[in-house]
Amino acid sequence: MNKQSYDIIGDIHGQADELISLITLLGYKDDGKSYTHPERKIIFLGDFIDRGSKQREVLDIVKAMIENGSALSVMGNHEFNAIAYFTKNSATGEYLRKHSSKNIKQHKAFLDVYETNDKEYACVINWFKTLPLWLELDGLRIVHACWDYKWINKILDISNGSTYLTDELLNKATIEGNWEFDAIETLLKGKEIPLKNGFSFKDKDGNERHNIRVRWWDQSASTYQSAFMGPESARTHIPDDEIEGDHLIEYTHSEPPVFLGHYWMEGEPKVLSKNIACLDFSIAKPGGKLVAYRWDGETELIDEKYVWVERN
Ligand SMILES: [Mn+2]
Repeated sequence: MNKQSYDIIGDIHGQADELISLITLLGYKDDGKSYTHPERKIIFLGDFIDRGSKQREVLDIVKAMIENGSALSVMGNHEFNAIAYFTKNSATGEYLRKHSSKNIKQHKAFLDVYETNDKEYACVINWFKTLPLWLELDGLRIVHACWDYKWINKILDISNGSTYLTDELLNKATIEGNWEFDAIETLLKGKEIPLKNGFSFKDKDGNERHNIRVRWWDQSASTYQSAFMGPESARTHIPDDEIEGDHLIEYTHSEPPVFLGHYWMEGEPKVLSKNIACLDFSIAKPGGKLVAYRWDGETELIDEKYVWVERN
């Protein structure tokens, strides 16, 4: 039997109009309950929420597609943060993610829609918990930010093979210093390394950062600047010194293709390597794109299979 074909879609961040345009362009039709395709399925990379103006509309489309078997999805860091923001530590009574002004600001578009209705809010948070942390399918792998065996295997070890965020994992993953914290950070937010000598730079939201996300698959990147993963406009602010320590995760060309979101790429969508592709092209920003990759079982990914719509 042939492998199932999938259309894999990157971070959406509340941009429902572009989501509808993209899935329509890919040939999915609204049957009154959900969008479906006679042969294909969608895989979402997570980060449905925050930033954009159509939070509920995006979730309604995605939930309906997953419920009727037309789509799969992994959890993004924004869904993880939403769960932690909503949930209190049972021992201390404190929220697992602080209700600080920075966190409220980042989460505002979502809170504006859901915080006013307790029942609906609890319901959507419970739905986020049904999203696996990664997917290993026949011939492809899906994770929001970084496929790191070390953490994947460690989570599988403690969870009897489950790929879901249990309450125990959630609690431990919100406390810095626990290995669970580093595991979720890496899988959902990407591998980060500290800059030397306390150096920092300002990210897209104006927050000061002492760590950079790195091109964890790129053997040729040996300096902080060349290994930096993020908007090109920020790269010039990163020092060009040799990296101290290791920033690489072994992901050889013989392994199945892995699809990522998360990284706010810019410009024309292109594969990162023969078997690694990022599909987040900053739809939350003016000038951004919502991007899909049409996968038909190939082991080598090619630029021609990207499909996208521009932000309205
Ligand atoms: Mn993300």
